[in-house]
Amino acid sequence: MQPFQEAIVKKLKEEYHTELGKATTKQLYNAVSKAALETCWDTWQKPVTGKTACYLSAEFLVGRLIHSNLLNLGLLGETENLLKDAGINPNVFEDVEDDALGNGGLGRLAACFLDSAATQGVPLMGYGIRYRYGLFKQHFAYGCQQEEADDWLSWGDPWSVRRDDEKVRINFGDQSVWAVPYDMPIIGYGGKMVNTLRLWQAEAIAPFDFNLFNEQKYNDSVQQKNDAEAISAVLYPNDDTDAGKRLRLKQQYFFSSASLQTIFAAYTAKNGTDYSKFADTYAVQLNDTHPTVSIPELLRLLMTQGHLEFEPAFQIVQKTFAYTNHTIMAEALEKWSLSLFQSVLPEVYPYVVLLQNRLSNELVKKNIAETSKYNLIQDGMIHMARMAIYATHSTNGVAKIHTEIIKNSALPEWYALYPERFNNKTNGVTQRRWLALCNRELAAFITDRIGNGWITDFAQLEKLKPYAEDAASRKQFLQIKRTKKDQLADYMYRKDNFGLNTGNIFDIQVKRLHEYKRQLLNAFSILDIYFGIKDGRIKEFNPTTFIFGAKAAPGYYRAKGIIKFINEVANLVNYDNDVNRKMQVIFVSNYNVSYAEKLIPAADLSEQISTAGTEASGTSNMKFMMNGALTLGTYDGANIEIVQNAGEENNYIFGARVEDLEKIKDSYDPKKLYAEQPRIKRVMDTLIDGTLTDGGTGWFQELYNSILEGASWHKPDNYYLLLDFLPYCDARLQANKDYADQDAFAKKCLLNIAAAGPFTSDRTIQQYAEEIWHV
Ligand code: 26W
Repeated sequence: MQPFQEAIVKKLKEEYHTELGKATTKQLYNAVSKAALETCWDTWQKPVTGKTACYLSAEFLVGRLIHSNLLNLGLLGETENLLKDAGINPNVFEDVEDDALGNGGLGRLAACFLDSAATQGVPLMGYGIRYRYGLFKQHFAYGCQQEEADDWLSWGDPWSVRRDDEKVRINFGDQSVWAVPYDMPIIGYGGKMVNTLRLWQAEAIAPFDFNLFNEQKYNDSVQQKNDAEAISAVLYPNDDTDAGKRLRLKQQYFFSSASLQTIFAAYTAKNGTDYSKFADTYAVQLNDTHPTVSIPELLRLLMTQGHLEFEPAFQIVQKTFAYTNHTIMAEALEKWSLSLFQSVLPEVYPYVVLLQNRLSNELVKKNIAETSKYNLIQDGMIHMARMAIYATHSTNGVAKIHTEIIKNSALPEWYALYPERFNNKTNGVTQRRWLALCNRELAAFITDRIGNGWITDFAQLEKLKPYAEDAASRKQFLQIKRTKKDQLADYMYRKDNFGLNTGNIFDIQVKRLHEYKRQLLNAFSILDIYFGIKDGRIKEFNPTTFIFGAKAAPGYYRAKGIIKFINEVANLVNYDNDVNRKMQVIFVSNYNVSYAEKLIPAADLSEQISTAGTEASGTSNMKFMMNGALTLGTYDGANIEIVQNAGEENNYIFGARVEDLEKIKDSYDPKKLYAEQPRIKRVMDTLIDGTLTDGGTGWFQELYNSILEGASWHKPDNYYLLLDFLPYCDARLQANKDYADQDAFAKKCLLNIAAAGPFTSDRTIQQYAEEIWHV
């Protein structure tokens, strides 16, 4: 046995008094994880020298850690062999639920960044919240989403180390709590660098009141404990609007203050009260505005504990912080009511006023009289994005088009004031999780041809390009795709009790459910194909399986209506014997990181169909690309950079562009399209003519109205579904037709993989490190 295998056996014996063949999955998982953690413990504990970057994020959607950590430590093969020799399925850990401490793109990006930084040798610390319950688990009842708590701790938390001695006190207007850190190792590929993700847990200062207990006031006796623990109890499941909730502001301050206090204390311990090198010691990146209250918090620390005047403190703050914007949707730009902010954070509010005063002076000097678009405090609200731009040295968007939109239409007044602060950092994803681990067959195919350097140097993928011309490679690629479809079929049968036809084209849209992402447009187009096949309008059609996966925010009723609608479409299609040899539709339940790792490698077509100008970047588009799926998408977010690099001719781009929408936005009339285009009318009418039923909820009628009539808060067909409908159907049918020549299709797939080099988060992290953090 290898030393690591022996360490696993020893752990099982010492911790659980059991052995390989007898241990439960949970025991195995914990023993393997703990043994692996020990192998990198010394590297992890080595103090960092030089400048450290800190990534503050309300979400880290790391996913299941055991496989990625073993891969990065080079222990995956040994572990799997040990399991196999003991007669254990090497896939046992697939039953371990992955943690879900994030909603979607923003949280998953943070996790990719941590992996890339540790791999690229960038000292990057993550700081966030250790939610007791992560994003809800989803299941369907009669096609409707039902939510259930995500009790991720039930599997144990072998990768975390609690650091009681480093807890920090956090003061709110009406309560004080402890922030207790739990540290997780972030292991770079090859195990040479191990960074830290520190997640804070809220705990009571006095968890139990004996006096109240003696008076038989049992609930009151644990009140403080409950109130404290509420702060880190649950991840907010909204990823677009902020309800301006008191608890959410508390969460934001909780992890911001804990992180900044720790950083500040570490600095002072080392350098004393000379703060002149603070910004050369720490760079702090704000992942969206959620941690922006860190700005007045650091001011407070520098001025009260560091005894600095405001102006020198401001200079340090500005040099230390940088801000990433992830969305231009107006409703997602965070604002807090002044009275709420003052009551929750009375000790922080004065520093917001100081910031506002400094801004006011600056606007006067610049002769800007109209200040309402700039003021941090305006009309009784505190505007967090404004604060983040004003008090940092860098504001970045997450794809080229997104950064241009920020500069030219979302926040042009700020760009006019500080053009030098704005920059782009196109997102990326880690190829370790999203290719090497989730598609080992394709990884081996690539390594056979170009060696394994791509695992840490993704630009090398370019060397794969000549193999697109090689018939044997194309054939092998198609075989791998089929293998991944078969594996997905097994998984989906177990999870969703659905049988996939693995000879079909797999056309997949997986992402959060949002009107702007247009899952409804996808469903309309599926109905159009369904009617087309039934009516004989579509004669040649390569059998296709349409797959959806998405969670809707629990209070987002329209999104829930769209889920129900798609499930109804699925029933209609799947039970119709006239078409169900040609098409299948399935909405998988509880789409999450682990499901994504199964779905994405099996895809032929990657649905990226957001309304132009709405999806900041998208990151699943990159994961699909590196797994050899072709993009069926709009000119939006990173799709643009993807198809520019891989060739538009090797993808399927359709629909109105930002410039087109800009021109027609005032005259757009969806009712006209509805009246004039029978195919549009037919699919729209399924919402109201009884073809499909919403179970008496009224959701479908509401969706219908939202498109044709609009609503009090938006214009009709706000996201241009009807405008893009026919071009989308055309592009989709073209892709379907092209698939008939599988060999030619495979060539396009290989060209996409070969062009995926720039979309690694390794590249993104290097750009942050060089251009923003200077580490
Ligand atoms: C205040 C509530 C709230 C919560 C989360 C508002 C907004 C968010 C996030 C910014 C939503 C999000 O995840 N945005 C996504 O970020 C990804 C990473 O940059 C991008 O790829 C996606 O396009 C963007 O939607």
